[in-house]
Amino acid sequence: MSDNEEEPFMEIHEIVTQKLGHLPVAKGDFRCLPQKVQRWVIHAVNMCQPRAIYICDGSQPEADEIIHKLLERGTLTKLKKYENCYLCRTDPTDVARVESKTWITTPDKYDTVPHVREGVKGILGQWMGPKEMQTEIDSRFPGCMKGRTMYVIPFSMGPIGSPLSKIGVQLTDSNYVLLCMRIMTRVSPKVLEVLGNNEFVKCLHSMGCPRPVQRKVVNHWPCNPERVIIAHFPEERKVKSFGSGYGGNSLLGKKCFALRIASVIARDEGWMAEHMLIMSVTDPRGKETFISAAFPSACGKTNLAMIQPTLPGYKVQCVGDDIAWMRFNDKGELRGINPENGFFGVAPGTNFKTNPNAMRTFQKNSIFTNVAETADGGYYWEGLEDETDKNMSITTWLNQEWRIGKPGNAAHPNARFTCPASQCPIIHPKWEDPAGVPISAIIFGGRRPAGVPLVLESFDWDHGVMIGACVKSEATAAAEHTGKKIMHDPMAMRPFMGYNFGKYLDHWLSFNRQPNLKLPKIFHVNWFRVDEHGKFLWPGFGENIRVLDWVIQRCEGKDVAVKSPIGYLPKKGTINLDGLPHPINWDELFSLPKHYWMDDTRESMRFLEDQVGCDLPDKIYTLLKQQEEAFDKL
Ligand code: GTP
Ligand code: SPV
Ligand code: MN
Repeated sequence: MSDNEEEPFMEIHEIVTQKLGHLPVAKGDFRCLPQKVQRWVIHAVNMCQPRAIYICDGSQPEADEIIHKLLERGTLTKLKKYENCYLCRTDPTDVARVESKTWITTPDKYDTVPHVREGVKGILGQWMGPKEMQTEIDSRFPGCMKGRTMYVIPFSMGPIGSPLSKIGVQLTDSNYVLLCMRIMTRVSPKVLEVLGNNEFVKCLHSMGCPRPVQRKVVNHWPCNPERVIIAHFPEERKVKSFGSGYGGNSLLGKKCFALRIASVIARDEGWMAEHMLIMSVTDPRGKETFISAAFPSACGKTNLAMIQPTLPGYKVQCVGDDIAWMRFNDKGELRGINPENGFFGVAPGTNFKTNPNAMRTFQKNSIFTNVAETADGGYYWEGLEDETDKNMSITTWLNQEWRIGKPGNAAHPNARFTCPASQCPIIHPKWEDPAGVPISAIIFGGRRPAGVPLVLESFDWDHGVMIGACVKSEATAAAEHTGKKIMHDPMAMRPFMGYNFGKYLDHWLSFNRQPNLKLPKIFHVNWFRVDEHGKFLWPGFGENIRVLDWVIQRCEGKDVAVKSPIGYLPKKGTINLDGLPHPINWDELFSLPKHYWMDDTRESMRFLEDQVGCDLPDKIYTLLKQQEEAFDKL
């Protein structure tokens, strides 16, 4: 089947009557859609052959109708302990992003991936040629929605109408996806008004499970794990995702659009689309600083974005927890928005001690996926032991009876809560400001059990980009990787790069070549360093305010740092440690073992040579070489 949705304009009405005329429009008025959207829908209808289309308006009655359906079918269970909250257990084979089946298609391979060394498998994005990809699409999508309703979801990433926002339309046959899209993005008829006949990002998603089903449906969660494909067409601003209903695979506004497609748009338009939280810290004098931070998946963005500071007099407010779109304005200030409308957060580890603000955000109007359920209609996951009755009978995410203390996990390690950002008690009053918020500092980080100090500041912008390019972290359950292997995750963007990573680094470096830009300071943090017994050296969570306080001191130009081969470290005593429950071993937390760093620097150079090759900007290599020499001289 041809994938050409550019059907001639003149024929549209004919096509509507001929090809859609017999197709029930379960809700909405097809003719009210902008013509470009009509054409896209008609194309998808012809290919996927749903039994009806349903044009979503984002209203509450619409949500109520879908929730009712899913409760009846058994896909959702009401968590009666809270207001309008639901539990969803997926097919246990569909629980995380599938990086190995995520592709980017461009005519020229090197637009998408760098020139890797011969014999090396590239890990910075996967490319597939247009013809080959067409074959993959043609073997999946035709007829894939038979017997199902196709939902048409117009959504805005970013406040509707903001000059920093972008519009998408997702077509999906999953009503769970519709419910989550309504939380994670802004779904409203206003989006179509603002769109008019302008371009939008085309997002097509199917569970890949047409009726009558060929495959046993587990947990009322249709999917097709063997046939999963998540395909991106950056030049056409298009995403096609098949076979999975989970998270980043299916909520296409998130990683597919707001990172992979948007990073390409950002390159073309001169801005940045990053895997970053945005937060503000107001110090006891009332001075507010906005900070963005990039950590790989499941490495602490949501937790940092909404920490409850333990230092008296400090206030934290949250703008976003996962994605930042940032652009320099005409005054040279970096302005950031959170393109999302909700949080899709890691549930395990979240409790009233570690992240009370997240807990308060999801007490109503939220969906919990792959968590466990308590007998009294509440959620449960690892980390809630102290907040749950020890004798409570619990049903695990796999539907098995369980009690606290029994072996095994109650929730899947990548279990998630989906909740409206507006419900966060510390959501920033300017979180929907169309002009964005001014970013003064950018922080990189990862899970680094050894060698990497609690915090450091880069020498300058370019050095900060080098630090970002060398981000590594222990693997987590957010994707299909297993074990605790330390993986490279440059800029925390490895799974989300939309184009050649070498070109991406050069895009970052280009901001330092432009005059009059007020470049934010760049830092690196590590909450996860452990001692010889494997115990965290730093208490983390709310105590991280102490590190942010040092970051702010540096943004104000205070003399609280000493030079080291890898950047500026805090002068001893300049991180406020007053009132910590346990003493901190400063020397261990900040030590830079020479052999560790010689090896690490060389390993990073090798990685970048292997993976980015001739696309690596010279500057990055030179800075790493200087780092190696600096350690060599010690
Ligand atoms: P994604 O949504 O996958 O992008 O993840 P994220 O970066 O938002 O990570 P999140 O904040 O959800 O944290 C993931 C895990 O790290 C949770 O289990 C947290 O409990 C744990 N974590 C977060 N912050 C800290 C910290 O400061 N110290 C320690 N030890 N663990 C932390
Ligand atoms: C991540 O993996 O970084 C997430 C979760 O934020 S997902 O939306 O599934 O990508
Ligand atoms: Mn993320």
